[in-house]
Amino acid sequence: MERTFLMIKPDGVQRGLVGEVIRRFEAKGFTLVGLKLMSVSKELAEQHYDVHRDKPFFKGLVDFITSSPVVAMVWEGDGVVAGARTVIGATNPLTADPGTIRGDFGLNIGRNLIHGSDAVETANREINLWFSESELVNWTPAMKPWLEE
Ligand code: YYY
Ligand code: MG
Repeated sequence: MERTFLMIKPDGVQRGLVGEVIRRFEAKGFTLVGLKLMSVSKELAEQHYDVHRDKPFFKGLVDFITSSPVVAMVWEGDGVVAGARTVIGATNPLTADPGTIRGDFGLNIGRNLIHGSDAVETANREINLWFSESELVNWTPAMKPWLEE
């Protein structure tokens, strides 16, 4: 079963949007299989955003992610990697579609509320980086037959 890594960034936690964000993925029909509130070390933030190491926004991004707690999550479902990116919306909240998390709640590209893995391979890498196997729960929601044909 496909899984993705999602992280509510410090702005989402500080603004009291944790419940709202989780509600949207639950309502969509994805399955929560891992969840933790945590402070992020500089090392973890740098590894997570390694692909952006040479970008001008890298240092600010690492400073931001380590500035206040985040909510790290793993969600499961058919097509969840791309599906979660659709729920999240475009990187820049100013141009993200209304109805998406970033489109509904954000203003600024550097405060765009939530991270979502961009591909299945990236998701597997990020899940392994943020979670140990024992922190992930295998379970089947009772509503599952009502979500799939
Ligand atoms: O995957 P996504 O989060 O939508 O965007 P990325 O292009 O991977 O960039 C990661 C992260 O970096 C983005 O969520 C905000 C920040 N960022 C920025 O602060 N300024 C930019 N010009 C581009 C990205
Ligand atoms: Mg990205």
